Amino acid sequence: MSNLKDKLYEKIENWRPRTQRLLDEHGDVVVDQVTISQIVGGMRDIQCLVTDISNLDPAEGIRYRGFTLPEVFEKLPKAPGAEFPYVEGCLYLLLTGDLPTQTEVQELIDELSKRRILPRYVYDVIDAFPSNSHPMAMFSSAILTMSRESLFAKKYEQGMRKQDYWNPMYEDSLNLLAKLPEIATYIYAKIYRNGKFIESNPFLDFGANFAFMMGIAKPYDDVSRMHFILHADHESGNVSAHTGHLVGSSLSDIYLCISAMINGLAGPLHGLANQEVLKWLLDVMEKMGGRVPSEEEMKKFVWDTLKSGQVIPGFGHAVLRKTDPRYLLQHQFALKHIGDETIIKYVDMLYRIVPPILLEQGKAKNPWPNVDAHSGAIQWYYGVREYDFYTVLFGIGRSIGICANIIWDRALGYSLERPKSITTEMLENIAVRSKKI
Ligand code: CMX
Repeated sequence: MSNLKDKLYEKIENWRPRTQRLLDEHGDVVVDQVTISQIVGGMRDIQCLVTDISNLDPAEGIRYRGFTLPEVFEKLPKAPGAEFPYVEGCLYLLLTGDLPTQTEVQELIDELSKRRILPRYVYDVIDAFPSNSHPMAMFSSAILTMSRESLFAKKYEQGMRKQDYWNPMYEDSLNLLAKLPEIATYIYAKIYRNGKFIESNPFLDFGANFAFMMGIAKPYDDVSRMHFILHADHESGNVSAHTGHLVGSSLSDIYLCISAMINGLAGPLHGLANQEVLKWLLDVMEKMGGRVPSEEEMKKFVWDTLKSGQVIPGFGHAVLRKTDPRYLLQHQFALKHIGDETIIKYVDMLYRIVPPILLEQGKAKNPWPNVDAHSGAIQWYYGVREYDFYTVLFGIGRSIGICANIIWDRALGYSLERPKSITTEMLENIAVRSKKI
């Protein structure tokens, strides 16, 4: 076993009694109540999922294993001269809850590097897609085809004890995560670079290798590390994480889970918003002939979008009630390195003018920007101009947290997910009865 797997095994063995005790001794304790508006309105705020990988506070933002994102950036090991930590360190933290040493991260870098080679048929599947397909459909399908490689599925078929489920799930997860940059850059090369694919460099870490395969010079290695770490997890109730967890609860293998979660991420109210933001910005830029609009002009574009019945992409959130720290960290980076760029000035201006407009409109519960309001502008500046590809980048990062969640789901024996549905008539009857009381 690798050091990481040994450590994970120890953590799992220590954690299992906690979960078991909760079930045995406190299983009937009431945690939450549910209203009709929550049932009809997308189950907002109902506390009915459990994860220890990350937690989202509406005012503070996300914590990974108890650490805020600035703490994660500060405390995880970095490559010499790098501004952001190794992505592998983030995986280690999310899996174990511990901050890895430089040596432990290096072991994981080596381990993942050995698992990068893609089966030939994955390239063939991507090649078979019509060239105008969305990269997220290709990404999801490429992952799905690898289900045949699943060790978990093989072991399950042979007969495996429930407490051992996490072990092949861990192996499958590492095998898959190692391959995601390969899959994504192959898709990128096929759609946007006439098939000119750059082979992986086995001596580079996850972020640096991704930048290498994208053919983009420094500091894109660091930009990639920042991007993947920021997008890694957002507790387990969002559409992508919840989909991964739900599919995994039927003991589907990790390839089926991650492919499914990618499909959830591909919606415009979730991960696709990063693409929508750039589309919106470029549209304004074209109308302005490339110059930065005045605040009055920009306000008009925002109101026009709202009046046409569309949302302002990159603003609002189902849980957050403040500016997303993932936005702020990207904004800090952008102001430090590329603050004079027109596209960053656009993003900056939107931060000033959109929240008061959304407040004036009076619909959005959270008028502040989320992670997607910024990520695309940084990618665009560093040379990834094909905004259709941005959600794939989100998907690579998000897979890290979802794999960590699913490994722990299996380790703690979480059940098949199966909430109960009721009919509209039943709800009406409940409503009437509650009024009589
Ligand atoms: N622009 C315009 N209207 C918005 C809005 C925005 N950015 N955000 C919310 N609203 C509207 C909603 O559409 C809703 O309108 P209706 O009552 O007409 O349906 C109303 O305000 C209330 O919505 P809410 O409770 O504040 O928000 P939800 O929890 O329902 O939805 C989200 C959250 C993110 C889908 C929504 O804010 C939105 O559509 N934002 C724009 C898309 C976006 O940036 N998504 C990415 C989120 C981060 C991520 O997952 O990657």
